[in-house]
Amino acid sequence: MRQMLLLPFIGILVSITAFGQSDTDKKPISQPLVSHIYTADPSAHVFKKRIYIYPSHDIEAGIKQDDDGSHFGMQDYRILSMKKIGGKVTDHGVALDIKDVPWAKRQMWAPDAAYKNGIYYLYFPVKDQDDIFRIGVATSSKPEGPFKAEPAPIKGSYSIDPCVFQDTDGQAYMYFGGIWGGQLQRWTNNQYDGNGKLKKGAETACLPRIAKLGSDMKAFEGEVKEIKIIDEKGNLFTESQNDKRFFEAAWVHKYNGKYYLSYSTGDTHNICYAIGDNPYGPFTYKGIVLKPVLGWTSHHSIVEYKGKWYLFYHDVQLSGKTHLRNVKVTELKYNADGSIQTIEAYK
Ligand code: FUB
Repeated sequence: MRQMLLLPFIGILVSITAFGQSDTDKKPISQPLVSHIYTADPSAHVFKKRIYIYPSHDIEAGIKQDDDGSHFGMQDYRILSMKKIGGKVTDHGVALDIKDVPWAKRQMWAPDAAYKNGIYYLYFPVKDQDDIFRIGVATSSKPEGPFKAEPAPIKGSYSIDPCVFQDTDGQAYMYFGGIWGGQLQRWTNNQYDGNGKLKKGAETACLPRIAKLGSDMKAFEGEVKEIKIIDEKGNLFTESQNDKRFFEAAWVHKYNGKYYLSYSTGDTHNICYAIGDNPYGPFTYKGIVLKPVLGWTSHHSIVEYKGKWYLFYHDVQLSGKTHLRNVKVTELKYNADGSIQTIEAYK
């Protein structure tokens, strides 16, 4: 994450010139789901006929902004839920606090959740005592928690932004990774190198990772693997193709038998998607789900509820500050050929 030029937010009019677009005032298509706290990175799931949203809980941590996103100093998770889109949103309070995660040091970033056999699982990235991002898991008998963390991070896990996808056969997979402050550039062949550098220019861009989850949903089964995102000619993206290459925030959903991997391009602020025939890919790039939002980060989830598809995302409408975000939702539509209709968050 780097410093950004963020123009002040005035009323419901937003200016998105921070992303080099024309200096036009536009209105957001959706309003923040809650305004009493700052929330981001919404991972939405349908449990018990309700929509549960597992977001980051943004706070003013008083830490100076830098390229590693140190000012994103979140310390707990709070879960939101609602019975219908547009309905009342319940804030269920603190579901997991960093002080109750024995190995965690700082920065509780974007989480995800899953359900299996009567147990709800919360997956979360947080820096360990060596300042290395790892992914933890916590469990609860209720979707809103409170969650109890396992005493150690998931063995073999690293970097940020876990997305747990459960296939129709019941098998669960975790997708994860994020470059820059998310540290993915420091990992090669699942080995850590603190001096690992960001890719440049014509170098192949870093790829997101996948791990099969074991039947207890708390451990990886087998090796962590890279996920290939390719263009229509079968080529991997280079770092210079940063409007399409993976940066962070992987999300996987299934639609009409195909696997859709969506992700943020980070410094170019797109949420893109690519389609594959199985959970491991390769995934072929198809286009943009969500154009840049107000703020530096973009992060989303896609979920079906009562026969319609929805995109959960965030921007900084409430605060105008890159690290104090608010979650939103809007309908997502497919074309007959399975492509996704690109969403403009401001019109
Ligand atoms: O919320 C902290 C980080 O910002 C997330 O992990 C990234 O996906 C970005 O949204």
